[in-house]
Amino acid sequence: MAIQGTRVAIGLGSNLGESQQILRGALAQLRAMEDVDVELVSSFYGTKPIGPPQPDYVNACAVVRTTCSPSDFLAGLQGIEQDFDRVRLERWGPRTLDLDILLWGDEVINLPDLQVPHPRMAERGFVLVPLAEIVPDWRHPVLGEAIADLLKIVDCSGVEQL
Ligand code: A4P
Ligand code: MG
Repeated sequence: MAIQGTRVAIGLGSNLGESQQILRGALAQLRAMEDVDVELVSSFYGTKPIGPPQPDYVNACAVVRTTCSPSDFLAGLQGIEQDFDRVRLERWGPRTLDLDILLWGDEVINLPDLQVPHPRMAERGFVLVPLAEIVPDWRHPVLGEAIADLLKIVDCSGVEQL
């Protein structure tokens, strides 16, 4: 009871190891976080990689409520990533687990280590398809458009529900 706080959208991705199991494990850890309530979880999607040639991803999105500060919440997500022995050799390269903060209520956050809304989310089918499944009406606070409307103008080929 009692957690209310801010509504936060998270993107989950994996393209190394048993990706579906890794995402399920990450969601279990999110549920176990103090000060976090997991409200909604999308389906899992198989997605073609954006960036250098690498294996296909499994992507999903979740919406939580949290009373944490953005920086503490980011640190919590990074702790979960590390628990899954994330190997990251290059930017945009393959990883066992990537957890991104996509939206933080209606706030715009520009800290050295945290930009929200996630700067590339509006161009990415692998983010918008799962996010529109769970929160189609959430408005992007910078673009002023609902997720469902952003989805209409993005290339969603290569994003398949699993
Ligand atoms: N950081 C800044 N803002 C945020 C935020 N909103 N959420 C900082 C999380 N972290 C944020 O991230 C590097 C630093 O970004 C962190 O230390 C944090 O302080 P990272 O996750 O270590 O590095 P990265 O993920 O390799 O870089 P980046 O820029 O986050 O990559 P993207 O944009 O997340 O792209 N293709 C498919 N199909 N599916 C995918 O999931 N993912 C990527 C990664 C590329 N291609 C993909 C997918
Ligand atoms: Mg990332």
